[in-house]
Amino acid sequence: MSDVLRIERQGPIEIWTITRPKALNALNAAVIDALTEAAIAADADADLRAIVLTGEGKAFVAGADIAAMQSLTPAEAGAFAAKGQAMGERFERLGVPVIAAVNGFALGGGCELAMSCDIVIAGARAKFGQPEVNLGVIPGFGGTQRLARRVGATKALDLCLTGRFVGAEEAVSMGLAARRVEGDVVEEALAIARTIAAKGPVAVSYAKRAIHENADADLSTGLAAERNLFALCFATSDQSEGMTAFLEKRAAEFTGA
Ligand code: DAK
Repeated sequence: MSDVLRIERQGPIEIWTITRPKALNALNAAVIDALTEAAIAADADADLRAIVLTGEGKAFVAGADIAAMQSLTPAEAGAFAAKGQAMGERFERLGVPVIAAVNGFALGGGCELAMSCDIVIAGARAKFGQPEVNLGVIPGFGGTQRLARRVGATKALDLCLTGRFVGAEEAVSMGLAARRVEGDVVEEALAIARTIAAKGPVAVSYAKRAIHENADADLSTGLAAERNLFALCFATSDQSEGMTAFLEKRAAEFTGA
């Protein structure tokens, strides 16, 4: 049991809450290690269908831990960035979707962590930003790359060069967040997780994979990958069950096989 990450289970769904509220859930090595370990365990959990990631208190994650980073040497900074980037890639490669329930500040490494998740839900108090230039550094956990891919270079440059924060509405309008919610952002994320958990698990994981693995591919390469994964769906009993259930006008009972 980690003292910086609380993991709760609701049926096939896990809720991961980062619990460093006094430091606004800043990412230090302990948090990154705990998230990485949780992701490794999740990958081995055949019954898990979705993860909701959030932060305790008024922040999702207010960035990499500035106190921990202050005296890093260039070599140590490189190692820290590698650790954070590996965590982000691990999230993207997870077979189950991760939904970021952004309850408050998602800044720097926190914005980068949210962008490593599959669906970003912004609560009314969400604030996104890449303010690293205020500290004399640049994003180090993939921010310059994932942000530009999500929102385009024009808006990524605006955020990364000025360090300004954007609220939920602007985050949705620029494509950084998928939805904005007025109510409880974790409840909304859980509702989305339950919706996904009722789908064919293999199909969900293939859809996620097709999008992430081919984000930088040219269209014909991406279409070839999609074609292969689509064909592989027909090797599952879930494909047969899903289509049979539709034709029999009943709810499908997916097993993930
Ligand atoms: N790290 C450590 N502590 C933090 C923190 C952070 N990122 N953000 C906040 N805190 C701490 C504050 O120091 C304060 O601690 P105490 O003074 O109570 O001990 C506590 O959380 C509450 O914060 P505030 O008192 O400031 O709360 P306010 O509501 O007034 O302001 C704020 C909230 C989020 C606007 C403000 O705290 C703020 O501006 N925080 C810093 C946000 C920020 O700059 N985030 C980006 C961090 S840099 C790289 C690898 C990674 C990265 C870069 C390079 N390489 C290795 C190449 C990533 C960098 C970042 O993420």
